[in-house]
Amino acid sequence: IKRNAEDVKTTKEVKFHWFPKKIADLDRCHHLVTKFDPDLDQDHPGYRDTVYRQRRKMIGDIAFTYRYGQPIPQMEYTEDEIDTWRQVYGTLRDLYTTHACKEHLEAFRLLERHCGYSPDNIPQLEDVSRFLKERTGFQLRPVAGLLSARDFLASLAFRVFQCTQYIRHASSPMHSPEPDCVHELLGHVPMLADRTFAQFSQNLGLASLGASDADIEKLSTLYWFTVEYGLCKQNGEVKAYGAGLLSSYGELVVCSSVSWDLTWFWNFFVLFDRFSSQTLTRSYVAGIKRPFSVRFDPYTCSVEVLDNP
Ligand code: HBI
Ligand code: FE
Repeated sequence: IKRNAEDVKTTKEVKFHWFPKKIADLDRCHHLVTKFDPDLDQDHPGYRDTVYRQRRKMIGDIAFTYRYGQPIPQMEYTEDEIDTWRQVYGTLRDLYTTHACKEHLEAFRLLERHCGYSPDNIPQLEDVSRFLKERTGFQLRPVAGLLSARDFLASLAFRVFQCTQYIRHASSPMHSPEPDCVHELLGHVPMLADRTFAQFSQNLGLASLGASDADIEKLSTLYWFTVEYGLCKQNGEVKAYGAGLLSSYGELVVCSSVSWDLTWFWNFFVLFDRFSSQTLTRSYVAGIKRPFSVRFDPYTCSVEVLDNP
């Protein structure tokens, strides 16, 4: 990721990174990490498939030209793409009944009723975005691939989720090395329809604005163990709420087929419930030192920067 020298600003001799102050500034938060993309990653299932790579690039270009406020362009998916979707959808949907947390299950039902979630249809991001906006104020914007952690977290501060629109390679329907629309739509979106989870995500985002690289790293780790791989206990059973688990067959099966020693793996997974996530974020976030604090103004969807005394 290349950043310009002007991206690092100075106040009171303390350096901090440029960060978005209003929701439209997210047009500048588009730095991609290309390490897992099919043009460069030799282990990507689409690495040798030029047709796939061309298609993925075409869909990525939609995201590059997208600007805040525009409707997200409708995608017409091919039969092959819908086939891939159908395979994952069928397999995962069955597993959700026993493995997904209740927040995910509840939202999933609504998405099937109102947003075109079905085995034969890849939902349109614009429809999903409208649904989320009504539920929790979250909205989607299209992104061309894996975003830098800094840009990705910054968008969460504005209740914006950057969402890929292309689908994984047909040869590997149950797994993708990079985020794709299966991961976002089946894993992330249902959780973003939950109020507590939405607040938690925004808190992570607000803590990241202007943070040091080391602190971004810490927040990414927290994100990883909660939003991506989080498990929780509901009615005495271990359920998944992490998107990485909920969008991957292998991992979802493994994560609750073992009888977990919860005290042991407390160290590895953060148990998310209405209480612990808020406490945890607060203590984590308190450890992040910045020469200023930020306050989100929901009326203007912008952040106010307050200089600490
Ligand atoms: N980019 N498109 C996209 N989707 C993600 O889920 C994502 C990302 N970049 C970074 C990221 N997730 C996290 O792993 C953290 O580093 C914030
Ligand atoms: Fe993810």
